[in-house]
Amino acid sequence: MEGLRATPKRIPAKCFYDDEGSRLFDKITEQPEYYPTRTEIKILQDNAAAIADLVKPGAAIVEFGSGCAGKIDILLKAMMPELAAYVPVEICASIVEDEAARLNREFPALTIDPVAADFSRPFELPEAARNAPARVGFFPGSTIGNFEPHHAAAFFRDAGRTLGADAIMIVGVDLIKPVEILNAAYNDAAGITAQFNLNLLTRINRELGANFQLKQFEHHAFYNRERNRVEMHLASLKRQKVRVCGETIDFKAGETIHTENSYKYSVESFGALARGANWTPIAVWKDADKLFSVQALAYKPPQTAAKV
Ligand code: AVJ
Repeated sequence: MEGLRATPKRIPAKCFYDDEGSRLFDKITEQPEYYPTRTEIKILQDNAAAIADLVKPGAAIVEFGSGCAGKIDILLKAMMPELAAYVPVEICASIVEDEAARLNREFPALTIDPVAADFSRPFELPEAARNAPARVGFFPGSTIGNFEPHHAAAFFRDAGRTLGADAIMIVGVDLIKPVEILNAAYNDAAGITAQFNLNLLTRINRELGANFQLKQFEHHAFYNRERNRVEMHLASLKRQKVRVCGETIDFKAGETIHTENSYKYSVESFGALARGANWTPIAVWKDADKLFSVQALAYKPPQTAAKV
């Protein structure tokens, strides 16, 4: 409601992921124009052994937002049997529990301790992870791109504090690239990304008792070169009033609700962000076309001032 009352109007991107939104996102990852998911999986497969080499024996791996099944399997296969525990952290309790059950069958020797939490805020690690000699963060999918850069830095600072001394972070980061590739990836010909964006209005209609008419709004997605981000908006096709939660929200013709930013980085700009948040880049893996990167960071706890 705060976002709908504001000018310009906005809704946080994490609200996309109700059951239908999660299903549509999975479908996006199968579209030919949407390169990030398949490219990241290929990078993880091609470099799984090198990534596993960075992980100390007995370590616990903590995955931030374990929505996408499959990616962790690649790392677990390469890291077992040295790994002590796997801790998926995910806002949706049913997703995280299903995922834990699936992996339990696949890796019966591995301790799996799921946490249902919003990982964009600090949370407490379960015992299996706290007791391990070291912790590895895994943050795939370029979900970091949904955070404003200063929030991304805050996330890494918090993650460092949570994972502790000697922590490693393996993070998927989408790269800056020609604008045509980016615009196509967020405007797939089959219209799945449009459905994903508009599903937010269906969700608001259902959960907040609103009367958005989906025919009166349109999916807009474009690359903003100045800010290195793809923006998604829902544009009102006419001047209209919508009832939401007992309030009237006015739309001008063409006015938009800003629903997502997906920031793109260069290896250098992401390195600078990480350094500013107490992490040192130690390795970068890319695909041959330099579309996407998987980066390894090492935690550098800030020096506390010496007492005089
Ligand atoms: C899951 C945040 C990485 O930004 O590419 C896909 C979400 N939005 N198509 C992205 C998304 C539109 C995706 N992330």
